[in-house]
Amino acid sequence: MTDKKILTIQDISCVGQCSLTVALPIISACGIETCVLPSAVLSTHTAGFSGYTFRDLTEDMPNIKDHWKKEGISFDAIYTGYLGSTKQIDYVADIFAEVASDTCIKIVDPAMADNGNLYPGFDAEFVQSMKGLCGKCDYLLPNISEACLLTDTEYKTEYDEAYITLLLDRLMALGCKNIILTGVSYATGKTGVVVYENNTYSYYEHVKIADGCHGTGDIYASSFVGALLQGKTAYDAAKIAADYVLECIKETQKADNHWYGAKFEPVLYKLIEAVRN
Ligand code: PXL
Repeated sequence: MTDKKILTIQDISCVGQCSLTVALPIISACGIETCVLPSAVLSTHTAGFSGYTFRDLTEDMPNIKDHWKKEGISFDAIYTGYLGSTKQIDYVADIFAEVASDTCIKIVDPAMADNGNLYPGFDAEFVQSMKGLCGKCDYLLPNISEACLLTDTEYKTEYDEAYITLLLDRLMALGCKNIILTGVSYATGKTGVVVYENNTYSYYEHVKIADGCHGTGDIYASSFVGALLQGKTAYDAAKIAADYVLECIKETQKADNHWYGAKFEPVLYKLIEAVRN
């Protein structure tokens, strides 16, 4: 077990099984003390609900950070997910600079797009700022849509290894140190994750379940972070996270019309077992 303390910065979607309501239970279940900085509070997430409320907490972020500094609080890891504005990205960069321990591991999930499209409310300026944050992290976890936006590369649904290598090279050019690229599929019925760590490329392939569900990106990143902080290699953490997401999707398929998120709770024990092994 570890006594590391992580800070995760993302929104609270009160209903929707994503962002902080996923990150906090998952990373805690991995045995890591998890501190949170909510970047906004929404009544629901933005994918499929309409008329959601959005309380922007951007201007609270520097005050919270300053209080932590005054109290001498610092973090062994900082993991960012969905951020609500360009300004928040600037504040996250300050948090990276001011409340990180000397050996702090910084993990960025540039949660902003899927299936080739930006989530509602994001624009080119946000993407541009996110590129800067990517250059400041130790582990970047984009899906292919996000990787394309971050590197100004055409989004494709069919591709070969050369296309994925090009995306990785372009992401590295932003200053990323290690990349976990999710949703990489080279064969029908299969998908997987590419891990680019210390200039070494590896690929974990697994079965693709046709109906993915919303929120699996956050489940993936949170379980990757939990496993990594428990001392797993990036490859092993990426594999544990992929296997766990598959279990979550299978569990969700058992339920009727559970469209807004993935049922990660009933199979959380499987993640705990994998992280302990
Ligand atoms: O799962 C990513 C996410 C997080 N937070 C909010 C979202 C989304 C994706 O749509 O809308 C508010």
